[in-house]
Amino acid sequence: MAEVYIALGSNLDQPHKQLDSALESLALHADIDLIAVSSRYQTPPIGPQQPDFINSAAKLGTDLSPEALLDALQAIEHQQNRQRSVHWGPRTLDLDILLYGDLVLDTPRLTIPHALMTERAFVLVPLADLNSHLALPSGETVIELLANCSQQGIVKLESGHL
Ligand code: A4P
Ligand code: MG
Repeated sequence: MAEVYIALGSNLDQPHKQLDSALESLALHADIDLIAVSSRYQTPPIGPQQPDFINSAAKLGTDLSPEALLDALQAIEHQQNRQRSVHWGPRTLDLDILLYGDLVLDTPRLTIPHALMTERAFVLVPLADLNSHLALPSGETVIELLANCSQQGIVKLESGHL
């Protein structure tokens, strides 16, 4: 079973409820084990001007291939009315695959590790909650990456669960 880390983000239509529903869908998915969930953070938007985001991260176990997992995550986004319009724009739900075991993948549909994760505090801080010594395939750990990245104004809201 692959050990997978994903990022969750929302800044539209009751972001906390969006994350609650996404986590419920993940927990109910027959081929996904929801192993752990980070704290939630309120984070200033990176990209065009828009509301602050609520960001979190989760650890999953799955036998789904990376592509099949992306299909499952996109189905959950779709179920929660995710519209794809503005690149980096506001969204009800964004589910990104950060790490899939030690896999390195670069196809038109999937880049793993997630291309921008190493420079985004809104990804690294929740990930550090789950495992600050987690190493990327490059060997760099989350805590090392965080040391090289500013906190970008993110605020911790509540503890994780599971
Ligand atoms: N894709 C490639 N690699 C991956 C991966 N590892 N995981 C492809 C998931 N998807 C991956 O994504 C576009 C395509 O990326 C997918 O179809 C998939 O094949 P998208 O979610 O449809 O649309 P997007 O908004 O254009 O891109 P993306 O990658 O979601 O945007 P980002 O880079 O995640 O930025 N500010 C704060 N504070 N917090 C946020 O969460 N999020 C964004 C979105 C901008 N600013 C933010 C936040
Ligand atoms: Mg995405």
